[in-house]
Amino acid sequence: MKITGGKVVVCSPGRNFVTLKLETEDGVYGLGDATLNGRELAVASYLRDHVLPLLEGRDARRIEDIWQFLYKGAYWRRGPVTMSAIAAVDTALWDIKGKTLGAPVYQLLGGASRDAVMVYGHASGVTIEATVAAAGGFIAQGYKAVRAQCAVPGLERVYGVAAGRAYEPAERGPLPETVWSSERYLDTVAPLFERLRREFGAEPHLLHDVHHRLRPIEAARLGRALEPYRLFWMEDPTPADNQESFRLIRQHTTTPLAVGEVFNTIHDCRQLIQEQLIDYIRTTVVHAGGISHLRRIASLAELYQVRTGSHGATDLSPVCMAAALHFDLSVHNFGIQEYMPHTSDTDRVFPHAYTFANGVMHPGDAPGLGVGLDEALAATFPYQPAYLPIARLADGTMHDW
Ligand code: KDG
Ligand code: MG
Repeated sequence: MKITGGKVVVCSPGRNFVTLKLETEDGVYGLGDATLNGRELAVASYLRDHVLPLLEGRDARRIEDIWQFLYKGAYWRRGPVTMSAIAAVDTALWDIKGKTLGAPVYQLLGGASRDAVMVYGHASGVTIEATVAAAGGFIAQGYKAVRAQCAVPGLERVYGVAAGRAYEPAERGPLPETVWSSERYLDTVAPLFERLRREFGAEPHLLHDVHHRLRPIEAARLGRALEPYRLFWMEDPTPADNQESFRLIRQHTTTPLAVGEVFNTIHDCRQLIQEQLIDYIRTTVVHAGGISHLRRIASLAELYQVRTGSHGATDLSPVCMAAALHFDLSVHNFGIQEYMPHTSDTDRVFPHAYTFANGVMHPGDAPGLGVGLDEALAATFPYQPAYLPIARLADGTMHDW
């Protein structure tokens, strides 16, 4: 079954998405998400200008061989742009295989290991009480797990905290700049979780994202302060460029650690997993080489009792969300899946079979991924430059994300 060509669709139904559509000689097509938040056009060009011309005429059934061809054959390995492009091709090929065989992708990955996929929602607020109320809204909808983020007194804007509208991890227009203080932030987190546990008791899983902002010793202190509130995880406590940093955090706290949404390959997390420095690996389909590579990461993690917790913010399109859900349902060492619902415009551009009810999701049983792309509608939402905010300290020093 020869690949005859493909196209890269860039659209912005509320936020930017890059989607690969791969076409085959018998008319079956597959979709892959290639969205890299704030750097979207780099991946679009990589695919259009460098990858699509190499795929024409290749057998779409040879998923593993095409993966190795794109990874090893480029000479320039790894990195978010390359690995998002490879991910899009890989995802589209799994979609094609499922459609051809008349099976949902999770059946091709070994079948369901569970009935459904537990997800967590995002609660935030400008005060602790507003955050508690937001978390209560998720729990009332049936969520079993909630991530909680709160504004920090004295800081004008804090990433991840909604300012009167749904939180969106990129902003249109000029690059947003924020001022950060780890000292002020550290004073707010434990009181938030003390209040959440007091309100909701022991039952709901509670999560928190540090967004790579602390130094290891600060993160260790935070993890220890949060121990009485039994978090499901503390995410991205410090940048993981140096995987060794997690050893210091680990020595001081039993709060479970999650990391990996910015990782691209198994090499970014190999030491973290093998030395059991983390509890959850958060790499997802679009940024880490697709379903094929993510399964390799999960297999390594399984040996060390590390579970998965795939990234699922709105900058991952419904195509990635569907692929992640097929992966989550099938992989043995699944932990949890992040879920931020997309806008209704996004859902109309990408009609999908996956569903949410009672705190869990299911990818559905449509052949392939179970996601479509309305190209005519997508064309009515042209690309709009948008960026993640940056953070500086009060004296102007650029700070880690
Ligand atoms: O593009 C980056 C966002 O997806 C990310 O900052 C959101 O940290 C995030 C999360 O955990 O969803
Ligand atoms: Mg995060």
